[in-house]
Amino acid sequence: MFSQEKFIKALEYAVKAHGEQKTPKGLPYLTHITSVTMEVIHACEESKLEVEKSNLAISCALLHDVIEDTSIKYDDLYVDFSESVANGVEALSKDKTLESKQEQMKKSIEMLLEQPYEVQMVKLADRITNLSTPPEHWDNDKKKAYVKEASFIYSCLKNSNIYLSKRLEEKIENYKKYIV
Ligand SMILES: [Mn+2]
Repeated sequence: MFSQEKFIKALEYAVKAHGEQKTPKGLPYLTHITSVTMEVIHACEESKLEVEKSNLAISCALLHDVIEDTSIKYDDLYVDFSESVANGVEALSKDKTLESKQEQMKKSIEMLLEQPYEVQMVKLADRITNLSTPPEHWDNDKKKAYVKEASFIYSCLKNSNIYLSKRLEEKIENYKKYIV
């Protein structure tokens, strides 16, 4: 189980922070956040994760894009939540001062590997969620690169949770039908 109060606090915080932001499909960004969190909750329950670990995983899932996409900073999360939540969300964020997407991904994975499994799980859940139907305007090369990156994430973080790693593996396999 996990703390419903902590869930609601992080949910409201994320909703406020993301404001009018939309997903690539034009839906409120909350759709993405809650889909990622749903995957994480499912895995926490299946793996019978202890309360504290579930709380960290779920808080990081709800907040996973606030540093990357909004004006919220590491220090805000440190003050408003905890050091472990702030560290987790930071590791889940791209360092946009790095030039290439590859470097950004590499650095994020390196940081995640120093985080507990509960935080690494969020990255798997994020990619599971993002591997549903690709946006219409993506060409074949973009889709190929995206699925290749997903395989890299899978290979680096698969030990964090068996249910999420299995599910990501299936999503990667399934995504190949969108590539011609
Ligand atoms: Mn995300």
